[in-house]
Amino acid sequence: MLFGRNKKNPIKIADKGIVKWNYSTCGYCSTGCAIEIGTNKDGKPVGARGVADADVNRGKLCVKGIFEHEVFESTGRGTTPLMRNNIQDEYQEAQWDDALGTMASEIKRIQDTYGRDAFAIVSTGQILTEGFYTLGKLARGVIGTNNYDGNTTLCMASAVSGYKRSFGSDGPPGCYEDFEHTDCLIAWGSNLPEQHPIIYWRFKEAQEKRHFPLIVIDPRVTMLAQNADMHLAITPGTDVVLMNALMHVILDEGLEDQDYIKANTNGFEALSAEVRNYDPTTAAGICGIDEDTIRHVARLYANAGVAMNIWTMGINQSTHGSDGVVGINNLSLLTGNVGKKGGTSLSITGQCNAMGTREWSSCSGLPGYRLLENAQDREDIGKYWGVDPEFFPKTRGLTQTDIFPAIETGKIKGLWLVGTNPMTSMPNTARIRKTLEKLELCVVQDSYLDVETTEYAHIYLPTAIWAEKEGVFTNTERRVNIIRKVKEPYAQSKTDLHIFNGLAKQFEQGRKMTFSDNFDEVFDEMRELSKGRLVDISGMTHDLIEQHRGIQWPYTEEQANKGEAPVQGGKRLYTEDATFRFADGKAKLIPLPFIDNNERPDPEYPFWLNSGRLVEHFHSRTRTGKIGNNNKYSPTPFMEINPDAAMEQGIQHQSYVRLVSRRGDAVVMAMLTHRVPRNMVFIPFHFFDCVNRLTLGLLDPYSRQPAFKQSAVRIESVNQAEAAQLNKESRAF
Ligand SMILES: Nc1nc2c(c(=O)[nH]1)N[C@H]1C(S)=C(S)[C@@H](COP(=O)(O)OP(=O)(O)OC[C@H]3O[C@@H](n4cnc5c(=O)[nH]c(N)nc54)[C@H](O)[C@@H]3O)O[C@H]1N2
Ligand SMILES: Nc1nc2c(c(=O)[nH]1)N[C@H]1C(S)=C(S)[C@@H](COP(=O)(O)OP(=O)(O)OC[C@H]3O[C@@H](n4cnc5c(=O)[nH]c(N)nc54)[C@H](O)[C@@H]3O)O[C@H]1N2
Ligand code: SF4
Ligand SMILES: [Mo]
Repeated sequence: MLFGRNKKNPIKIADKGIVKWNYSTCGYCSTGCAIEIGTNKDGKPVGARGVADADVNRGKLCVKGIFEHEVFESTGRGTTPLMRNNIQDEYQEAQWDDALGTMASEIKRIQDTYGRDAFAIVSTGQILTEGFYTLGKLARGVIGTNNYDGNTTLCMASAVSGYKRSFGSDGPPGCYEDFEHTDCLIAWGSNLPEQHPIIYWRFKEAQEKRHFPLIVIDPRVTMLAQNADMHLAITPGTDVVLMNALMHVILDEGLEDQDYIKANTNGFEALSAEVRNYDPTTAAGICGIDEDTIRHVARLYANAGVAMNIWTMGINQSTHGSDGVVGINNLSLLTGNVGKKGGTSLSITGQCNAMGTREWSSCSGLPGYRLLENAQDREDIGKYWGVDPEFFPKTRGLTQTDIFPAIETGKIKGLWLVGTNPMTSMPNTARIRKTLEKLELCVVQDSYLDVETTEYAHIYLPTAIWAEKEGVFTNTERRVNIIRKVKEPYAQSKTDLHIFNGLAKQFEQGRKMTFSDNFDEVFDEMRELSKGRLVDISGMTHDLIEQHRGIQWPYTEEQANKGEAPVQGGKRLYTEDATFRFADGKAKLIPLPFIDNNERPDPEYPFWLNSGRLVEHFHSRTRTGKIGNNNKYSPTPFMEINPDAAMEQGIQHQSYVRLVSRRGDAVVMAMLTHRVPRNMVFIPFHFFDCVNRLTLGLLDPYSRQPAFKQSAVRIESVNQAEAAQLNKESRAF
């Protein structure tokens, strides 16, 4: 029966009157999709589409990129600088010069009174690299505080630390093209289809052509796990035990690559002695994966021609985050899977420019992966910037997660937050709130005024967002891509770069140095400083980057002069013998004893609290919460709970409950789903006053990254009408 079929209206795509498509790079996740923003005859951004000839996304975008042109005019944007003396007072509008003047004099007052390091800066992974480089110059060369870090401590710090411990330097060695060559993929705590949808698409296309096995290790049945050949629902926080057991089997059965190990690594003896303690039977009792599965996966992985590991927050956000990364690197090194086509150890990055900040912001050192601890690096940068090298500290200062406790205990008195919203994103937000209230000076620099943290600031600086400015981002596969400006900054807002330069000029030292508003000039400085470094971008120019739809580093001046195509540049690192960044060129195999220090469920708090993300939302929803098509998918704070557990607790689907931890409580809607096991609830962290009221966030000893994924909670009932009202208020933007 075909009734009605002929009467159906054909789908009509509304004509938005787009007259020009403007090249850019998506400003949400680290996939780094090339995007074109469509503007109408009045120059207004009205549409977005993927760039067809860009290697990363090949014309595709996910549900965030496709509506990204709406961010420019979304509600809550900051229009003008604001100031107040006390956080109890109303804000007053201010001129830019006054706001920056007051900020500078307050920084000077705090530093004169309490010492240079009493003023701290916490930045982000979401501004342009030229901005990062300039902020680093200002923080290290002018203001001179050593308590300068990025929100990447909540995100990529464990990956950075693990790469440094194993390979002697940060820098993910693989690329997306590796999916097209690999014979086996293990994904650790990474949910690609929701968090990196276009990387997932690249993987899926490769897998459909060649059918290699995908093994997903995640306590939750994520969308990636649903599409896996094997899903290992690991006991939270015990990945290192599973890694040790996999290595135990590999060595026991002689499946390692001895030639590679001898030629390229140190530390084999100590590692093999440690993994002897992790036979599959013992390990199964700790990590919850049965011994046959452990043996099977070890053989599958080690016998594959080439094999790759990827991971994201399930590994990094753990008290064993850095060890987890080293464990993955150990597995890759033992089997000779580094620097090969399809054989790699690839950390999937988080924010759009989390890599840019690692490379150029000087947060944990000096630009171009230089170290404060290295005298030559201090000398070189001091000379280049016109700063006495003795002005630089000789060791790294506090990380973001140590800066907040230092405010609590009165060591730090002033804080500048650039593009980060700790009132939603830090663990134990009740403590963060009290901490912020102690500050003599708090400055929030954000594109939106309605970020929760602005309530605790004395000065608010509105910034231009995304393609209201020009510059570059670096994505997960070290690809530098460009954002072109499509419109002027909103209202009175200014670009981050302009703000950093303006503040620099308020200081005598800043007036002596070069601070440029021209993004080409800033990029030229970075190119110059990158020469001969691992992160060599000296062959790139802004135009060449656009022409090639992004270029992977390293791409050197020499290669450019020889006319070598940029694609030859930096697909992979550590491809030759002896290329690791330790003095002898060898990588380190590092033993990883396991100590279980997580807060675990007990009779009083019987559920694991796991947290993470949804495809339609980005972080604290300052953007996606205002974009109708994104927010409508999930406007309500909710938790996933297993239906059997819900039945035991008498919880109905879509009813409200109160979760209680040792830190605080939060009201959420219950969503019954088999995605989580009986002893776990999962909450997306996008909502204000929600999961981070509950989290403990124990710190990794190396990276200082918080264990956002492991806390314990109990469930209590709540008055449904009151909860619905509360919920309505929290949804409203
Ligand atoms: N849509 C969307 N995409 C994003 C973002 C966003 O906010 N929204 N944010 C971006 C950023 S900054 C980041 S860092 C990435 C994060 O990307 P992902 O890390 O992929 O996302 P998460 O949901 O935080 O966590 C991934 C998984 O870790 C699992 N996990 C929890 N505990 C453990 C454990 O002990 N072991 C293992 N193996 N797994 C565990 C969780 O169950 C979860 O499924 O996403 C980026 N992309
Ligand atoms: N429970 C739990 N908590 C978590 C996580 C988790 O998995 N679970 N994940 C952690 C991770 S991986 C991350 S990365 C953090 C993210 O945490 P945050 O960095 O605090 O989150 P965002 O909401 O992305 O904050 C970025 C801010 O930058 C602003 N912004 C956007 N563009 C610009 C710009 O061009 N210039 C300026 N100046 N501002 C801009 C946005 O409006 C927003 O307020 O959260 C962490 N918190
Ligand atoms: S996958 Fe990431 S980079 Fe690509 S469109 Fe989506 S949010 Fe943007
Ligand atoms: Mo992140």
